[in-house]
Amino acid sequence: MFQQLLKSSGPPVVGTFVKIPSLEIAEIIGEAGFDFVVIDTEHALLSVRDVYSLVVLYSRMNVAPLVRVTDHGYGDAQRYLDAGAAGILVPHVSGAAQAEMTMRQFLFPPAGTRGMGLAARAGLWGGIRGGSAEYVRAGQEDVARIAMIEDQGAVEDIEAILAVPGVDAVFIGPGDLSLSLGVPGGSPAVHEAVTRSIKAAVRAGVPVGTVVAGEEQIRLRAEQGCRFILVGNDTGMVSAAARRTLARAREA
Ligand code: 3PY
Ligand code: MG
Repeated sequence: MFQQLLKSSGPPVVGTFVKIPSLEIAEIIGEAGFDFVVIDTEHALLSVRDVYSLVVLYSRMNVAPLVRVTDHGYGDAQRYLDAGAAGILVPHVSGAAQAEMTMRQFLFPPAGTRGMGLAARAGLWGGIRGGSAEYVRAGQEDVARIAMIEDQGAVEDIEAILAVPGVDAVFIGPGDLSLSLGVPGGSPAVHEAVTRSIKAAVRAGVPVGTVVAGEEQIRLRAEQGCRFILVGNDTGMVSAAARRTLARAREA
């Protein structure tokens, strides 16, 4: 689902972070028309069951559900893939060796070590047309394994990370990059590091995305070659709407 979106031509696809475990908010975000979402377990208190409900709902609304996992481990990520997530974002992939070790877990043998879960949702509860061959094909080809580049060392090593099998796309995280570069919140150095990473990915033919604030940045990152762009998150949208509504009431 997301892999197909990355291969489509035209402007970058647009998504947002999902942090609230609410079916109502999920339906509002889906109805708004986002192309994809990143269900965020790294920076939100979502349970495995919350993620499962959100994956089902978003995929039924044709909004590709990616899940950002908490670490480089197999356990929960495997469960999200078996729940039918369109892809996973792995935070803080700091170098090529780590990228290889991490992504191998999410590829089926012989390329990697992912386990067979045909009886799970990704295998349509054992009833997937085409059987285990189709379950494996979809897990290899349709799922996007996305490495997050958000440390200075990763930017320096990006060409090697981009060459790792199983790194289907990269996502550049300006927030953590700003911390890693010692300038919390951003600076020309952060902007430069993001630009360098995007250009390296475009040269390598690996789809790249990032998160932006404001329309100017969307245009710039799209022109530089980003295929997927994240804007905001559900908590921020609710919070901004609440503050705006109250401010207007107080002004009236
Ligand atoms: C970052 O900017 O560090 C991210 O993880 C994306 O929000
Ligand atoms: Mg980050």
